[in-house]
Amino acid sequence: MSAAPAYPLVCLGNPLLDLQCDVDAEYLAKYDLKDNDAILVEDKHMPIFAEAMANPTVKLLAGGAAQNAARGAAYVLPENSVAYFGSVGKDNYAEALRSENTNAGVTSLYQVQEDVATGKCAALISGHERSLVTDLAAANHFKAEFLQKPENWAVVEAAKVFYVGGFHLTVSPPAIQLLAEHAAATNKIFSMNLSAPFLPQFFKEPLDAAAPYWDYLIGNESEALAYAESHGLDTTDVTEIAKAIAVLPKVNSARPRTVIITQGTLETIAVTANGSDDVKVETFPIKLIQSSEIVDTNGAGDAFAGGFLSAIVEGKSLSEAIDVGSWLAAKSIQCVGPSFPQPKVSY
Ligand code: 26A
Repeated sequence: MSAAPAYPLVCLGNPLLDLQCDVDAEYLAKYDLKDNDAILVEDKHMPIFAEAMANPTVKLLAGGAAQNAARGAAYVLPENSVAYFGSVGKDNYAEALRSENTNAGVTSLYQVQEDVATGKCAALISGHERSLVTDLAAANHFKAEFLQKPENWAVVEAAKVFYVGGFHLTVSPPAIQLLAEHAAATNKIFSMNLSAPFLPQFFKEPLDAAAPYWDYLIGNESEALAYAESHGLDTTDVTEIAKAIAVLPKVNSARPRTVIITQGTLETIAVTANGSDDVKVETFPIKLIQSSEIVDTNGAGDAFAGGFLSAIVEGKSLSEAIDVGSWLAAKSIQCVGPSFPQPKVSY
């Protein structure tokens, strides 16, 4: 019997196809959307998908936040370094996502739903901002039991680093807990992303259940503020919020916890805590590019996470990991949607 394939980085998220198109502020206002937000679709938003498909600027792109990060990490790492779990339908969209992953060097470990369509995200671009409206569909049906199938659990056991999109908190907290507990029990790295302000707001319970397992938590400033508000932190200082998260109780005390908060074009904040008495705050400049070089910012945060994770997998320092993340984010925003330059450029 051959050994199970060993992917050092294993990701879990919601596989989505992005319907990316240009809209104006009026269009966002009509549907009550903010220009830099990500939400789950409500009935009132449903026409958006047909309207996106009819929009002359529409592009169908591989999306899903953690899946974008997985492709980002694979962009930097050697072949066969990244596997990705998620749930899709049995349709052309799923085939498109699978083939994008294959091209990017990501092994898709999809749970396939017989009678639910692959999820989609309307990525509405206005200027340099993006507003994301997601219909999870099949992605909403991922089950922890899928991870426990022997062939999949072998992949989990062979991994060194786990990355879970915060968005998956709306789908399968038990699957997240399985990976988190395995990582803590085996002293592997468990990382998550806050992903969007609505998660700390409305999915506080599963978020807080995962928190004791975070070795790395990545987020941006608006997500940090939403975290502070939902947790009664009584501060709007992003460094203070990152500190409060860094010192939360931790199951695996053999590793410190680092909270990384990106702030658009402002410096990235990283707070590392080894227990509550040993807390280190660092800041890192981002790689600024000319505004005229920006194509769109859809997937910028995921690219940061992907670059960051690639360096963590390779055992590099925190400052280098943040630098690779910033580098890959700068590359991604010069491409259409959550993608990376081809032919490949190296860090
Ligand atoms: C549960 N929700 C709302 C989501 C998402 C999501 N990925 C997973 N779950 N909403 C938007 N995205 C993805 O975020 C990427 C940009 O960071 C989009 O598919 C887009 O590619």
